[in-house]
Amino acid sequence: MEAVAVAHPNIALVKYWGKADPSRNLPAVGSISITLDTLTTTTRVRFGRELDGDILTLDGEPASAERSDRVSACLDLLRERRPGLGHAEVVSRNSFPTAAGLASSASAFAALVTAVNPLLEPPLGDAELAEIARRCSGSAPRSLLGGFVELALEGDGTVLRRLLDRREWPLEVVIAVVSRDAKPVGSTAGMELTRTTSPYYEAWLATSTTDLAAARWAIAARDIEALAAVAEGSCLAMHAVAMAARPGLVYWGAPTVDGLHLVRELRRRGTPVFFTIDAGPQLKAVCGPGSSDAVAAALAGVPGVVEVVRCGLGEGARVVGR
Ligand code: 2P0
Repeated sequence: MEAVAVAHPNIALVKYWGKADPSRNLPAVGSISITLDTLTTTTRVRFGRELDGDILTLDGEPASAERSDRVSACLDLLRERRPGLGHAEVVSRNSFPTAAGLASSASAFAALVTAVNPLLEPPLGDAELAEIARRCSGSAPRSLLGGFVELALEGDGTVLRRLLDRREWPLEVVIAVVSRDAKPVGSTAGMELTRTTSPYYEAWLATSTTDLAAARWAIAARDIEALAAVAEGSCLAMHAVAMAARPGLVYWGAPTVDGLHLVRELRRRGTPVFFTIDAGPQLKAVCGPGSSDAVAAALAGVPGVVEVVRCGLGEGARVVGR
């Protein structure tokens, strides 16, 4: 009763921020992302009758009560589908800092549900597994697939779709790591604060349908200029609505802002590149195929950037051992 899965983080080009139904973790907006390679979460799950509770080890240490409870809640959703599973020992390792705006919850929960699924009798189908991943973490279902992925709102729930295989448009990503510390306000709390206090929340929701359509079109056309416009717009709108919450959420550091200006300057001079920023200070530069060398060198020179991580587009979550 043991399986190992790997998953990669994803970064959203059209952002998810806000929940329509917190009790079901239903996003208020659809989102479009790219799955990365290089950064990896590897998770081993073992169900054992002798266990009297779930045990989570993260990067070699016993996990905090908060993280352990979140993993148990996710396992409970799977146990509801297949009663009799019992408790689990979960051992997870990230090749990158946890909770610092590198989408660790996305790869964490994608790896977790992917490792558990082959142990279910019978395994869940793709749509049901994606639904469970989404309830565990809204960005996690996007890491189940590789390449360009959309999590669309449909009916009373969400539908996961691959828009393009990673080989069909091999964009490159440079992550300028500004801080390895965990962010002060996590995404879940930040989204709720934004929904309940930001005067711009309705305006933010209204940007989503147009942005999703524009991004779908730009991806189908492999048009990086068009994708740059929509992705930077969605990122800045997400941060604007969060900054207007009370108290305002400012995830950026000074190097984040310097990096943003640098990326725009590089683009003005002809490099196909645009930025995006998630709920943390890291700046992610998305580059056209073969264009990341100059971008990585330039971002490494920004004062306060502690590391530059380079990625291509990655595969979806998968089982790697039984
Ligand atoms: C995104 N983020 O679309 C956006 C942009 C962060 C900034 O999805 O509450 O940590 O678990 O559903 O999965 C963060 O989402 O939030 C996120 P929950 P999660 O990538």
